[in-house]
Amino acid sequence: MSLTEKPAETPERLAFYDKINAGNCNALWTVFADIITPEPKSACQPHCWRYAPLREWLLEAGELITAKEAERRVLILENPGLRGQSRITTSLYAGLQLVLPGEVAPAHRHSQSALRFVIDGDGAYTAVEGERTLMSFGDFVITPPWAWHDHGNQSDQPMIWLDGLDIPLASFFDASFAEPGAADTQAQTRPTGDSLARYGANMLPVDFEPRELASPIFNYPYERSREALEALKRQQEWDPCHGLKLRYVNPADGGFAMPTISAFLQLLPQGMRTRAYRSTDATVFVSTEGHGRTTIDGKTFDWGPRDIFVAPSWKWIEHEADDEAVLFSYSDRVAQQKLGFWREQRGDA
Ligand code: GTQ
Repeated sequence: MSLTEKPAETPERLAFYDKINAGNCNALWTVFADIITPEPKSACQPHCWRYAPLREWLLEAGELITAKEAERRVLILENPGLRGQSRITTSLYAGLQLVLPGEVAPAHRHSQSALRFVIDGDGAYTAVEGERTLMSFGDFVITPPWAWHDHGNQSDQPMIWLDGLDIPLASFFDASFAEPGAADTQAQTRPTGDSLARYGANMLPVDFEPRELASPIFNYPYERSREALEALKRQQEWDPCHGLKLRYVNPADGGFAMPTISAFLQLLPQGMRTRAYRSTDATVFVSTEGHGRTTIDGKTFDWGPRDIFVAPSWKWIEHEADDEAVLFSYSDRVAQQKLGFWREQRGDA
């Protein structure tokens, strides 16, 4: 038997399969090549969502339902190969959330971890465990597993962000729990900025002992991350596959900020064409600045600011930037690494 070819069937074998199937058994050699594949085989497809129509649909949703009635007013980005499953990749969820001025998305908590990446508007807040953070364009905000969170918009403009959650992972493990808050809005038990001052200044409280899996910082402001890219780009040390790519870090242990989702911010200088790269973590990208195109598994997608695109596991990715471009991205890399699955490969020069 080979890894990819199935043994020939005989009448005796077929009769045998029927017999054992009736007893809830199956013969491994009839399915081996389907379940232990030499390379990842995914229904997930490369795809790009342009922001303009998404924004229109989201604002239309804003006239149909309130954030409170919807619990979360979100349009789910469904991978074309995984329709009806609320997935953008096999393991991750993506949605675009709208909170209108004066609205509140009520407090709740769930097993699933969430990230927010702000793409439109300025000044709405997310409260996590009693602390509010004001959100601006490009901020990366996390909600750890089972943490109370609510969102509110006291600014005068609609606020839209990309939600990234590990919903499919929680479903896979049959480990989803959720609970509504006692009130729509959490009491503020810590001042805004507390976490960032305590944990986000390259210092930690002297007796700090990490007790959570997620980073104690829950807002990584774009201003700071962008500033780091700006300073580093002067070194002209471009990675041939990634340009200049940084990852968001949990200061308590140097790992990723979330237990199941890795997040990154990268800069591609004007005119750069990256060398092909692939890894087993299917990745969701959103551009914050610049224009370009990305070829994934031979399909090319043009993108500009706020457009969202997804690359499946183990498909070659090549970026090309027309002007200086910045891409945020997230994937399940941290989970795969912990479980021993993660691989990457760089293409030939
Ligand atoms: O903001 O808590 O897109 O619970 C999906 C589920 C957002 C949220 C989503 C959620 C949230």
